[in-house]
Amino acid sequence: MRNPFSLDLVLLHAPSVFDFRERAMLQGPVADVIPSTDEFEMYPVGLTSLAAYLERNSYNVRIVNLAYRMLSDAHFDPERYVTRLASRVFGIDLHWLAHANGALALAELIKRIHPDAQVLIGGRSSTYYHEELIRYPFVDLVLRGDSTEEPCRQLLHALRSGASLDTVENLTWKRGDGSVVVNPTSFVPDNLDYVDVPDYRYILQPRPARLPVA
Ligand code: B12
Repeated sequence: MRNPFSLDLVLLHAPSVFDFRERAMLQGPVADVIPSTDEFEMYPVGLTSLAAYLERNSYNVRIVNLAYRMLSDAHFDPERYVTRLASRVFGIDLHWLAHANGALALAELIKRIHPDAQVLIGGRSSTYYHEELIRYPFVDLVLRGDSTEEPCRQLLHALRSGASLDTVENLTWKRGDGSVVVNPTSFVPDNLDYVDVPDYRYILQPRPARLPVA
């Protein structure tokens, strides 16, 4: 059952390099036609369909564009912000490979601050490198594929009900003893009619003030 006072999942978008305001970074190639910066502060548009689908299925989800906040405010403190977030699962996109440094640094930070929460990575690049990523002690789960709405619902359901993660489609995870399990990539939908991509209604809806957000 949905608990209106707690978040089930916070989806965070990291800058390409964490923290680009303190570390020198190699400027990567940015496509001429793409309105982006070297920090790649645009999050994958699929986060909107993911959040909307999960909310329709009674989960509380929030998208936090940490990269944008860091870029637009030199005094924004990501560690302080993350400390004030409370959620069962923290999801980080490693979609564009350019985020390899930022996504992992953020995952490490979150695990240090919220050791009991689950750190989930998703997106195109993490789908390819799931076996490498799961070896990091601060990564608990990798959800593979470019249509993760339903597998993510299965994951949140299993975590809420205490069920085994064995049946969550497309999931790479670790058992209590640290052994890695790669569930089959069995969720490959024939069409995307069950989701709205992008789901701007999710972004534009008013946020209930009672959810624990900074
Ligand atoms: C549309 C598109 C864009 C749009 C993106 C709009 C947006 N905000 O998402 C634009 C034109 C802006 C763009 C920009 C770039 N793109 Co682009 N893009 C694509 C394209 C054609 C389709 C992606 C798409 O819309 N998928 C559908 C949506 C609904 O799904 P999604 O956003 O991927 O999200 C789903 C899953 O990935 C997953 N997921 C994603 N994040 C997370 C996080 C968690 C926790 C979980 C659980 C799941 C999850 O679940 C979501 C829902 O199902 C792909 C190629 C392709 N055919 O896939 C290239 C592609 C992804 N882009 C690519 C690149 C390189 C870039 C740029 C870095 C180019 C550049 N040098 O500037 C920039 C980065 C922009 C930035 N961050 O600032 C590469 C990525 C390669 C790589 N592994 O890094 C691809 C694969 C193209 C290619 N073959 O080279 N791109």
